[in-house]
Amino acid sequence: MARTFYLTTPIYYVNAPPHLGHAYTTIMADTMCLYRRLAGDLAYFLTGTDEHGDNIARAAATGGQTPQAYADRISGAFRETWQRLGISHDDFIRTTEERHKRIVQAILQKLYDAGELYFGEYGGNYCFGCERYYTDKELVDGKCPDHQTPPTFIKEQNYFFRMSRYQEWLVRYIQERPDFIRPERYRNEILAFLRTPLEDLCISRPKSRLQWGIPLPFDANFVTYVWFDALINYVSALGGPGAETFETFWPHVQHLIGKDILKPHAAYWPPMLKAAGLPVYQHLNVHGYWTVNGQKMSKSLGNIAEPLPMQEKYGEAFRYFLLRESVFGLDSDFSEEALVARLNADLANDLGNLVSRVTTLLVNFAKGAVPRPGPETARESEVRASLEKARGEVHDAMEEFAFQRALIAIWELIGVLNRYVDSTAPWVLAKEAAKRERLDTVLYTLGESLRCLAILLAAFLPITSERIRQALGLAGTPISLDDLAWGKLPPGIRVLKASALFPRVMSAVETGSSGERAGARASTQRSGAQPRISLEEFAKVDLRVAEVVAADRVEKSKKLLKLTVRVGAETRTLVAGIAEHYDPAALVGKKVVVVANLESATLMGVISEGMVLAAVEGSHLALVILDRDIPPGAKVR
Ligand code: ME8
Repeated sequence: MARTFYLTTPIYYVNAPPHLGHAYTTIMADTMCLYRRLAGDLAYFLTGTDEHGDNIARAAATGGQTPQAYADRISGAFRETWQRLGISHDDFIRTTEERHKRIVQAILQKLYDAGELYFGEYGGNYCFGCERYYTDKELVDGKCPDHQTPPTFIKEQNYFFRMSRYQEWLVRYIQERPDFIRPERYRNEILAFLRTPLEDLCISRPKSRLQWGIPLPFDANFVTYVWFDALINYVSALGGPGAETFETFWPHVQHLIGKDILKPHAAYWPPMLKAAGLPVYQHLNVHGYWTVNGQKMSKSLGNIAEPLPMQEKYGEAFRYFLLRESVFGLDSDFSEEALVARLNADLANDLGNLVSRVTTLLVNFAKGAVPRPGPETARESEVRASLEKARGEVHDAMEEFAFQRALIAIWELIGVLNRYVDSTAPWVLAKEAAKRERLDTVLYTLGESLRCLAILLAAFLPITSERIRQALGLAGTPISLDDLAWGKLPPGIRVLKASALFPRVMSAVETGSSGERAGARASTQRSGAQPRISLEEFAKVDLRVAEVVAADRVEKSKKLLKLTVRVGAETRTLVAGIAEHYDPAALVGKKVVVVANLESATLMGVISEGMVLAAVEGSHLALVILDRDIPPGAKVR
């Protein structure tokens, strides 16, 4: 049944241009909304910019601009970045827009009239960077934990929101709803925070100190505190209570935020909504933080990763990396090298090769038109079952914002399809006229699988998905998850060879060290009689770390062991001629190196999907085993 869905990103401060962290949140929100739309749901996606407050006013002054001109410029940079990243938001709200100010003032007036606000004096430690007061307990060694600067003691008269009266209600609200704040670690964090008294929230700043804000409707001497103003964007963008868009989407609102802004969203926002008589949001989805090369991104370190140059250099691999490399809720590390490794392994190798192999087979052996399939065998049923499995796993993962799990499930399917090509060997079938029908079934199964794969990929890699569909002659047609029903690829449709979707990229390490390698080689005595090969030729061998999870003797064979190994998320069977050298039980848990892209072979009735590396000298044999820990699936080069 179609569902309604409203997803928001934080509105980003305009005191600095967009960086990797902003792109991460926005790309996740985009993927989620694209997926919901594919599922037939009505999904509304909001992003925007947060433009008031001291920080913005100061950044503008430093640049010699008025706050408005400055905000226009940086907000424009966010808008342009999302456009160039192909983000599909429905609205982009700016807190300097009239439509926003109007709703903020209406809510303030309502709270004031209802006695939810009071005027009082407060003296405390104020951090100008954070634009808020800190309690003694929150300070670390007497300093602001974010800015590492001592706060200034200020005493001033302001307006306060009676937030403390909502504490008990809020604790119960969170306790009764296990998935209100997720993942659970952030729910626990907030419940722990709420064990100490929740203080009233100071919601104004005197105009004598700050002019760049929304004036309080009931006192012209004050402007609204920037967080109180900002949170309301989620409501004002829909037009506020009574507006049609608001009535349609507000009951289904979910927020997506980074862990840095958990407190305002989990502790301030629900009481604000409750006091204003508005329903509280459905879910707060909290993600972790990215570091860059192991360090916090900062201007002073000069390590701020910008999304557009990454996108220009690596295309959709950038988006793929952010979604694939992070576990939702946990911190992750970004490096160009890790991105390149993923690009080469997952996109160029696994996905790119599959698409190029399948389309080439269709062009070469079916004259470029999808053939009509003959009867299916168990192998085709296996492919279909794998597709259904991937579909189910993607669905479950997306319920929890587990983008990584969804992609792992899709890549398992890609693995199955690559092995199906290997094991059915269409190029062999093509040699015998009597096998034409079987060949047609295999080719149809491959074409149809690619069509379905493109649908599964559409939310994660929209451009790549469209390119696959283009190769299958299906470009531009609307798609939905319902189209995953098997058999929708019409026989006769024209197929084009898909050029490399993701050309392999040499990593900085590869390119930087190739000269050294060549030098080392030249001065070393060559020990083998093999002709020299280029780096590119070597790169064709996909060597991976694999963990042995089970090892058994192959029946009736003295020499062979059947190994079950884990390579990344995938489990494979390998047959190795090492039974005379190793006790099977002793191999379990060992990390070995395997050739992962070797054509499969059947040995004594067991299909072997790869080869384990071993050194052999006469009757001696030693497996190549890693000398330190690294996860299975890691590339060996
Ligand atoms: O806090 N890793 O705006 P902001 C992951 N205006 N995500 C990151 C990140 C990183 N290193 N750095 C930033 C504000 N983000 C307020 C929000 S909402 C009513 C007001 C992302 O520009 C992440 O989504 O500092 C984080 O929550 C947000 O940017 C903070 O953006």
